[in-house]
Amino acid sequence: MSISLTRYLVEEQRAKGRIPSELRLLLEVVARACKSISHAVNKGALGSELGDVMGSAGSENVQGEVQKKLDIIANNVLIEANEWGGHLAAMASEEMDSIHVVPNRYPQGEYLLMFDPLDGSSNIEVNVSIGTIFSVLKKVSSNAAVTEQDFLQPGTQQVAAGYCVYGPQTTLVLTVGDGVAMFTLDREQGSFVLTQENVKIPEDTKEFAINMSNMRHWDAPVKRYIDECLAGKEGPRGKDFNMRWIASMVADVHRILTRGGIFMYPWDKREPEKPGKLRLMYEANPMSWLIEQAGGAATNGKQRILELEPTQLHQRVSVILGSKNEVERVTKYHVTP
Ligand code: AHM
Ligand code: MG
Repeated sequence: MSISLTRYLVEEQRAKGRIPSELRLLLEVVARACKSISHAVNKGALGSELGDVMGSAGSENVQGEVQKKLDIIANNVLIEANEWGGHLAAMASEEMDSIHVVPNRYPQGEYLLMFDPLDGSSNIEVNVSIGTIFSVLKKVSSNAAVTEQDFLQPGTQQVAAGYCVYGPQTTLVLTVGDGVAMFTLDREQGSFVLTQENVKIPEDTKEFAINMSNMRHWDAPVKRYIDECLAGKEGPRGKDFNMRWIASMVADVHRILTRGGIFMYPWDKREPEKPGKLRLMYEANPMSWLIEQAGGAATNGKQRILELEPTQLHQRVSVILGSKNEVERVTKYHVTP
């Protein structure tokens, strides 16, 4: 018999005592929002009840990136689905400058939800996989008012994290600290069904993911690692490597969780003052926890990503994650060049 996401979460709550009912409710709501986003993504240029979803929204986010209509729609779907349930204190998103506190007309809960509503949005028009990434923290301060400071907790403090990839299938991937589970959306039934449990990433790999067009801007340790991969059988690694780059982190991470690999979006010289392109709080932290829960590793080249002490909601970070032995090798090249 198939196991729905609802049943999986009830079992995590009841039998394993791992998640409180409020967190279960929160995750159900996030999953419902992802179903709506999946529906809008599927409709594409046909448009849905959410309106015309293709093209630019004519605005920029706090990071100066052009927002697509679907970025804004996905953001609104997540906010509207989550603000009235009573389980959240506040939300934060890649697409919003500052935090969204649950309005006074609704009860306030103790959780904080962060998300990248639509990751890989440069792929919207070209019908390539995109996704939603989310991370859940608990408000630890006893202050009545929730502030941005409440969100600035290291990734080790996450109580749930996951993503939903909108590809040929819509798949929700989740951890509550008890391994990684994958759920495929059954469109006829309208529910997410457990399709893989205890996901494990092979420790070794022959596949890397990096945007090679940035090669001339990389730092020496990254260049050395990729040069060695490219040298193949005749080089120091003694084996040929394959390369993939989807330009949707969700899709690249999904491949790595499925068959191993290493993903890198390192610091580079294009904008030296920025530590990287990807954002720590709602991209790198949730993905790093999923990867670690599946037996992989995630660092910024020097430190474990989950242990970084955040100082800003939208701060960026260099990301190296995936198969353990490869991530450790790249990290070693950074620490002892
Ligand atoms: P986004 O959140 O604005 O979509 O940006 C993040 C995306 C990642 O999904 C992906 O790995 C990366 O940006 C691709 O960047 P590039 O186009 O520089 O290769
Ligand atoms: Mg993103």
